[in-house]
Amino acid sequence: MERPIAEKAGLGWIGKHSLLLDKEAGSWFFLGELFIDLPLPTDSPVDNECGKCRACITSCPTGAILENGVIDARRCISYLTIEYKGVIPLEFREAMGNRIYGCDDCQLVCPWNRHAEISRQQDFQRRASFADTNLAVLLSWDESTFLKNMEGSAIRRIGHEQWQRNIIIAMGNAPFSQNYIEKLQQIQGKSELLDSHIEWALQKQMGQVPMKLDTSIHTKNQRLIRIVKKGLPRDA
Ligand code: B12
Ligand code: SF4
Ligand code: SF4
Repeated sequence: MERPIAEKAGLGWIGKHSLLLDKEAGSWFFLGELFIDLPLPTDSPVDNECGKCRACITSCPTGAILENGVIDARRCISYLTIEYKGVIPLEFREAMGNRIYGCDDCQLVCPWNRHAEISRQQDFQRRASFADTNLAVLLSWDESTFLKNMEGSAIRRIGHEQWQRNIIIAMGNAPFSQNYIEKLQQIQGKSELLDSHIEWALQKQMGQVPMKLDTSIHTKNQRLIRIVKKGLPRDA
């Protein structure tokens, strides 16, 4: 609703990625509105400046941008990581990479965002809890730490389980890490939703075990690698 209103109000045009764009500000802004009954002068809409560019369409990792600025939300990583509560379909997991909350790829590639100014709003700057961290540390936050660290942030609304689900997928997509494997195993058995993603992430991690490390890996892990390679359930 907000984009067509903003477009009619002359704030920019709706780009092929479906977001509102302005020549100076690019698309790095949110939309908000005031409902008032003052007789203000009306502005004219601006021209659509996308031209022949299709960068957002061709760069979307999951092919979620259809023609005419329509997004297939079921394919969009923003929807999958933020709004979708269930098991992430297998076909999107690799494409999600290490995005654990939302996605901005279609905006990152947009030429109109090249010169857009970075927000000076303090609340949009990186929080201390995200400085010098890694996926293993983020996964190890218990629910109260997650809620405390994300106070006042939109991330808080996805809840702890969904937060962990998204991090688990990112760990599956990460380069081989013995530390990640151990952290993933430590949280197995706590939730059905998480377990189904942990199985997948472990398979992805084990699939890239460097041969020279094989001997130093704990026996439990070696057993798991054998089981996963044979495609058997873990306790078979
Ligand atoms: C649902 C939603 C999503 C969904 C679907 C997005 C989509 N593009 O379809 C998902 C979860 C995927 C999503 C993702 C993101 N979103 Co979002 N999202 C929304 C939300 C809440 C509702 C949009 C919607 O679907 N409405 C329902 C449909 C039926 O309405 P519609 O799309 O506007 O289409 C109807 C109207 O246009 C109407 N219509 C036609 N002409 C006119 C004229 C007038 C005057 C009116 C009133 C209506 C009207 O007819 C259409 C068909 O019914 C809006 C906020 C809002 N309230 O509008 C933010 C919003 C679009 N999102 C926003 C953002 C920032 C994002 C992300 C970048 C977040 C992120 N970093 O991950 C991504 C970007 C993904 C992308 N490329 O779109 C911003 C965009 C800011 C901008 N510069 O344009 C918005 C505006 C939120 C905000 N308040 O700032 N989002
Ligand atoms: S937010 Fe990401 S997944 Fe969604 S349409 Fe843009 S590039 Fe594609
Ligand atoms: S990337 Fe290109 S096609 Fe997509 S919104 Fe930006 S200018 Fe338009």
